[in-house]
Amino acid sequence: MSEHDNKLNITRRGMLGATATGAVLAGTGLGSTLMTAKQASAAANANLEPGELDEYYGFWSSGQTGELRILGFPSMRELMRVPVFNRCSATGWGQTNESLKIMTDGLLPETKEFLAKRGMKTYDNGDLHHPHMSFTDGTYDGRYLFMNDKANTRVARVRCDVMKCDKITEIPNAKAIHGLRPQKFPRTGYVFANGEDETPLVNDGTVLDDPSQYVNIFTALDGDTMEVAWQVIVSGNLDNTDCDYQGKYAYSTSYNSEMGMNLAEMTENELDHVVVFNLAEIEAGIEAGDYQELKGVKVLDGRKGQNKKYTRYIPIPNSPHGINTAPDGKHVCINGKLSPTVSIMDVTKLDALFDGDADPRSCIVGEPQLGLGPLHTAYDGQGNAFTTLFLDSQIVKWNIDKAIEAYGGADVDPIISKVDVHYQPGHNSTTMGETKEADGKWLISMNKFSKDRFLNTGPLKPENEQLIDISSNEMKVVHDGPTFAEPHDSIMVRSDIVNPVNVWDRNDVTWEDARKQAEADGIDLEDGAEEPIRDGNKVRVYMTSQAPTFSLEKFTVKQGDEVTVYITNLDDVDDVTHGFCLGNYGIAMEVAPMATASVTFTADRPGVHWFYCQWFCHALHMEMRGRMLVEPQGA
Ligand code: RUQ
Ligand code: CUA
Repeated sequence: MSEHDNKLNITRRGMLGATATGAVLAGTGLGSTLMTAKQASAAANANLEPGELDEYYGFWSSGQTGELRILGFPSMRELMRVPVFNRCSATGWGQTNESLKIMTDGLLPETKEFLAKRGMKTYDNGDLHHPHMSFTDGTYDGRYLFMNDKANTRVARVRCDVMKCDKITEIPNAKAIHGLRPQKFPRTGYVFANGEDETPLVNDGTVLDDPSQYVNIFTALDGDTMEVAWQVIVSGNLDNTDCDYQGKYAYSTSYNSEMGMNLAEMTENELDHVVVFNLAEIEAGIEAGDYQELKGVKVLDGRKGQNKKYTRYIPIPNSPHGINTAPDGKHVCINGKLSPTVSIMDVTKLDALFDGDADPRSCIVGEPQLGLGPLHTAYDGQGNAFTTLFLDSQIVKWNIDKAIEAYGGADVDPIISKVDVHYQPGHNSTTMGETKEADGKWLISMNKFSKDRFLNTGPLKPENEQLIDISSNEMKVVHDGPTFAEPHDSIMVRSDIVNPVNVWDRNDVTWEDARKQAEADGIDLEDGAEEPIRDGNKVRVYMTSQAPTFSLEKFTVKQGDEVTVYITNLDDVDDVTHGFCLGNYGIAMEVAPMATASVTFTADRPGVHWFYCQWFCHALHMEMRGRMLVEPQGA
C-alpha cells in the first residue's frame, strides 16, 4: 500500500463489496483475459477490412514527444503525426522558415533573448497533454485543435483544414500550462488554460524561497487570434479545467490548497478545491478597470478570501484531478484522485454561489465512491459515466442519476459494471463524449503502463491504449494499442466533422513571407528562378518541384553565403509530396502538393553537395536530385 492509499477513507475490501452488488462484473478476473464469443464479435467490428475507412478521427496527445497524433477509430490505426512543440526530421518542423515563424512569433521577448544566448531560436521540446477541438453550439466544428505545453508554458493551435500547427503562444505570468479546454458555447471563443506551478507573480528573482508570495494563474486566450484575453490570480495549483454548455462558467480542479512545496505538505488537507470562474463578472471587472497589467495582459485577482465575484472555491476531497462536463449540459464530474469519490457538481446551482452567497458545497449533488484513484470521467450521452481508476487498474461504468439519488439517501447502487484495463489508466475518452452529441459507442482507456502486454522492448516500454466497446452494460476490451511516449488525453470525433483538403491553396498564408520576398525579387514562386538572386552575401534560390525533377539541376553559391532555398511543389495531385534534403548540411523539409517551403542556412562547407527529394514520389524518385556547388572562400 502506498502512502496515498493510507489516506483513503474507504478500504479496498469495502470497494469490492460495493461492486459485487453492481449489475455485471464484466472483465474483473477471468473475463478480461479469456476472450468471450461476444468479445470476439465486437473485435471483428473494430477490425476494418483493408481499404475500409474509420468512422472516427482520434486526436491524440503525445506527452513529452511534443507532437499531435491522428488515429482512426475503431481500427486504432495511426494516420499522421503533426509536429507542434517538437522538432521533426521528416517535415523540417523547427527548421523551415515557415515553421520557425510559427514557433517564434508567439514567444515572450525575454524567452527569445534567453534562447538566443544558448544559440537557439525556439524550445526544442514540449509536453503536450490535452488536445481539444473548437466548438460551435456545444459540439465540435472542425475548425481548430488547441493543445497545451506543460514543459514551456505554451498553447498551440492546429488548423484542421491542412492539419498543421499555425500558432503557438507562450503564456506570460503563468507557469506550466496543464489543463486546457475550449469554450463550448456559443462558440470557441475562449480557450481556457491552467497554470499548474506557482511562482512569484513577478518572477524576476526579487522573491525566491518565500512560497507565501507565490501565486497561480488561470488564463483565457482568444481562440481566433491566439492572444491572451485575460488572466486571473488564484490560490492553489490548477490541474485540469473544463467549462459549461451555457457559456457562463469555467472551472478548474485545484490541488495543493496548502500551497505546500513538498509531497507531505501538498497532500496534508483532506479537502482541496474546484475554482469556478464567472466569465461575465470577469469581463465586467476588466471593463471596470479592476486589474493590473502585467507583461501586456490584464490580470484580475481571484484569490480565495478576496470575495470578488470572479471566482468561488468549492471544497472537494482530496487532490481532485480530472474535471469533465457531462453531455446533459448540467452535471460535471470532479475526480477525487486521492479520494475514491467522484463529486458531481450541478452547474445550474452555480448562480446562487455568486449571487446569494450560498454554501459553496450546495452545488455538489452527488459523491459516489467508485474505487481507488479516480482520475478522469467520460460519458455515453445516455446518463452513464465511465471513470478511470488508476490504482485499481479498472474502468467503472456508473449512472449519474442513481448516484444523485444515493446522495439524497436512496438505497441504490450507481455502479453498473467494472472492467480491468492494463494497466493504471489516466485519461479515458468516448466517441464525441465531450460534446452534446456523445454517442456511446467506443471508449479508449489510456493506460500509463503496459508491463507484460507486448513483446519486451527493454526497460522503456510503450503505453497501452485499450479500445472498449461500451454499446452494452458489459464493457468489452477489444483491442490493445501500444503508443510511444506518452499520450495523456485524446478526443474521438465523428469523421464527417473533419474535412481536410488534399492539396494546398496557393494563396495560403503559411508562405506569405516567401511570396513577399519573391515579389520583391521580381519572381513568381510558381515559376522559380534560373539563377540564384544575390543580395550581398544573402543568396535566394527559387526552385519548383514536379515529379521527378527539381527545376534546377544545380546552383552555385560562395562559401559563407547565407542561402535561402524556396521550393514550390507544382504537383497538383493527391499525395505527391516532395522533400528537399541537403546532404551533410543537416537540412531536410517536406513540400506537400501545391505548397511552398523554405529553409535558410549558411553555406560554410565548400565543395559539391547533393540535394535530393527525400519523400518517395515517383518511379524516378531516386533520380530527383541536384547539386549545390559551394565555391571556396577567396576563389
Ligand atoms: S492529466 S492522467 Cu496531464 Cu490530463 Cu490526467
Ligand atoms: Cu520527389 Cu521524391
